[in-house]
Amino acid sequence: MKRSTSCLTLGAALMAFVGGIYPTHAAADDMVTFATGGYAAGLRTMEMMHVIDTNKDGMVSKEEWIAFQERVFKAMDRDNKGFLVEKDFVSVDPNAIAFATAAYSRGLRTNDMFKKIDADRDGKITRDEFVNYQVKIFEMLDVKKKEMVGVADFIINK
Ligand SMILES: [Ca+2]
Ligand SMILES: [Ca+2]
Repeated sequence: MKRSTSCLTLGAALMAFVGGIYPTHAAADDMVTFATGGYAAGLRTMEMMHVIDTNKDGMVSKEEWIAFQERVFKAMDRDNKGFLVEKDFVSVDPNAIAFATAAYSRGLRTNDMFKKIDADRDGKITRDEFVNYQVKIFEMLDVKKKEMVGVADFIINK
């Protein structure tokens, strides 16, 4: 009796341990839920990594990530209102963010993504809401928590 109890405990501890050392799959699934499958797929490509990696060191730093997202927001906020409404967000001219890939642009400019990014649900995405949301995406990519994402974590492995 005593023996089987300790076996169970060991089994549970082992499962917790295994769960703890393989966070990558959980993080990838989290991003699909936190964002959308379309956004994750549009983002996690070599082409997009090259766009965001402005100093071309093969890594996306948090600074590069935020600079890219600010560039996207600025490009979408064409009349400099400081916020985006849903209609503008989904129907913005794709040429405005032609520095990103068409797949990224398509993945981002959806009603689903608008609702996810509009954290306070007031029907407007402010620059802060946009950047804060994207910082959370970066944190999901940054599985090693080094404020730096390499190819292995940025690109989706299929
Ligand atoms: Ca870089
Ligand atoms: Ca809002």
